[in-house]
Amino acid sequence: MAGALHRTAFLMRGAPQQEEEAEMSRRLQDLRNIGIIAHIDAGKTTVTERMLYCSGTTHRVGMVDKGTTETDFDEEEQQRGITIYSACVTFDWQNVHVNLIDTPGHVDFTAEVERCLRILDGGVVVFSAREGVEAQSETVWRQADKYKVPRIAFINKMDREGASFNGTLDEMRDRLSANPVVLQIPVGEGPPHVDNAFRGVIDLLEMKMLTFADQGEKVEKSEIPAELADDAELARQELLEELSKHSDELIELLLEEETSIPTKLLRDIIRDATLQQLIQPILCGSALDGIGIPPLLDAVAWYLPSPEDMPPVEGSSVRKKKEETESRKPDPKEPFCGLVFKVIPAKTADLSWIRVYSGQLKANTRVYNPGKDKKENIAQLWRMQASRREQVDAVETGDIVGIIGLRNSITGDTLCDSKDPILLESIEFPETVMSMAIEPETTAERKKLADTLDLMRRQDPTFRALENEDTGQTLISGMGELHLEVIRNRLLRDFNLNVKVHKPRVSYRETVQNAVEAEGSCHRNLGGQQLFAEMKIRMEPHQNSESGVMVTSRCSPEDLPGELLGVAIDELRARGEGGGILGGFPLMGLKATILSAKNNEYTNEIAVRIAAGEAFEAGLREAGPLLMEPVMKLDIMTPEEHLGDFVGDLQQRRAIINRTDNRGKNAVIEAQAPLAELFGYSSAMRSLSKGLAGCSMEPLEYAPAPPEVAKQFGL
Ligand SMILES: Nc1nc2c(ncn2[C@@H]2O[C@H](COP(=O)(O)OP(=O)(O)OP(=O)(O)O)[C@@H](O)[C@H]2O)c(=O)[nH]1
Ligand SMILES: [Mg+2]
Repeated sequence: MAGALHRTAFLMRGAPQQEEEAEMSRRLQDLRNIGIIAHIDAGKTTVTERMLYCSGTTHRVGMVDKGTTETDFDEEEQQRGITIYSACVTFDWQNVHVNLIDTPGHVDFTAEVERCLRILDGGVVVFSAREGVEAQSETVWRQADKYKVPRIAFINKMDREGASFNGTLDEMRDRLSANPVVLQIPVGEGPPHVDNAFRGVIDLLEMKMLTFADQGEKVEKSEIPAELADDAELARQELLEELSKHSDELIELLLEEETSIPTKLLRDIIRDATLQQLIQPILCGSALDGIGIPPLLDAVAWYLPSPEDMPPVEGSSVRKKKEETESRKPDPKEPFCGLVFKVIPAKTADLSWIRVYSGQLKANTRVYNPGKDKKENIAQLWRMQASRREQVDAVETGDIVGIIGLRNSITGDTLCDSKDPILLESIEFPETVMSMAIEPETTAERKKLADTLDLMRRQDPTFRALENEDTGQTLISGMGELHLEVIRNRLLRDFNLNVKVHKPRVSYRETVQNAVEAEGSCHRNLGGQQLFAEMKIRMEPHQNSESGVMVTSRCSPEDLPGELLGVAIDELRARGEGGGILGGFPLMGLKATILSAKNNEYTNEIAVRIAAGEAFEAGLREAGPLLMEPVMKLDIMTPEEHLGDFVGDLQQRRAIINRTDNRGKNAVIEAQAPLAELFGYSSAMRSLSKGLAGCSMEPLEYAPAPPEVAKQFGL
């Protein structure tokens, strides 16, 4: 922090250019933007808390179970003992400055992981040594693959009964197709009362045993105990063998017997291979007992990328005749660009989090949002430390910073220098699957509710609210039961709204089956004013437009001049965001193309809207409307003797069983089933297994609902 302020002062003094450039480059090389990702309860927040403590940033160790950690500062998180919102903390470790985001593991909050991985450079994946690779470990691993995030893994909870270091590694290879490279082996496994309890780690690079004192802050190095010498030697040989695949220099050294291998060389090879995502270095420990954290911090500094190691960001050109790819190097001298990845809304002024990819950003300046074609004010810049913040004058390439002053930008929007615009790829969020109706108890409450929903929409891209004017109800959709419960609590408790909240139910969708051409027209006399417009559109299914409707135009400017074409597109989009014609459910997977239009001197905005709306409705009707239901992916772990009961029960729930397997004394079932059949599944599962089974559920896809489901809606 002090370093950052000092740097600003240094730059303002007008230091000689070379010195300034060297300083900038050093600063970039010494920066790490990383995220902690894992299945729920693996220990992400506990690891983060220990990192803050070991780096001297905090002076006491907070506990998840007491609601006293830095990053789980929200009341709901503290009460539930889980993370709901991603939180950013910063600290220094050796000469490296780390921006770290602790993410939630619960599947309902997967959007938080998605947005963080989109803007982070590296990841620490935490596994529980007892549970191994769990359903969400797989999901976050795939998300990290998608964004090409180099990562290291920390096998946590080595102190738990049933912890298995090698078992977790095998599962990483099998289920994640990972290439784990072991840098440490555990000394013992399991809790203090077992014979060979977990008590430290052996560092295979320095060939030393490490134990930890002073709540994990102090590392004590000692010789490897004789009984572990063979295991350690074998593990080191395996490590060298793997690393030699990535370095000819190492192969040569290994061939010259007698030569000792410099640790620095090994670290360089590990770093290169990690950055290329060929390997994932593996460390282990127990975050709760403060074992293994300083070496994990070393690994973050040594093996994860700095912003300078990242390839230039790519985006599309703006305001050019032909769309071209533009790129920006991670360099403070490049034109500024950044991506808004999170918004913390407030009634007074939202705080928007942004990752700066290139250039510099100063307070009290204006930048450009190319997606919205709007100028934005950078009124204030803030560096974040969990719930606290510190104001700064300027930030640079690589920084993650909060902005106050944006009016039009939302999550996924690009901000850039208006002289050199670039539009970066936005962030994709999953479809919501569950909804609940709410209605204000009084009309006075209606406006307050609308404002609150608007605020919550800005915060959470997986939150949807659709008002139904006929019923006076608003349908709120979210990612699952827990997500809706959190939303409900926010409305009633945090915002103190007087609204009636109905039970959650499945969030159906509507789409169309066929491609059709449809027409709409407006030949009217409205209050003495003559109106005219005609429009022909094509309506068709479209795989890539998950939510709403994708709207394009092939209409010539003579048919519909620019401004009126904009109105038509806007009307079709608005219709797409409204409900379908079967049950008023949100539309998905649709594309509408304006093919042609007619206009004359009586054509105006109202006439165009009426014609476009009519064409849209006709298109929906004629293209074969289809009801879609959400299907969930299930990962169930149950004692083997209950496998048959579970399979039988699943079959009654219209499930497809994709795989059954054994894990120790447990059976694992991977299946998919419609969400409509899964309400109350947790209690059914408890009674089938006497409370011994566990299950994780996540949205898989929307699929056509069978006739018996459609019938419930009179279809
Ligand atoms: N025995 C043991 N318990 C641990 C360890 N690390 C975390 N825990 C406990 O495991 C539980 C979950 O820890 P968290 O740190 O909240 O896990 P998380 O991954 O942040 O969970 P979510 O954010 O909800 O996904 C808490 O009760 C912790 O005290 C560990 O190394 N050993
Ligand atoms: Mg957490």
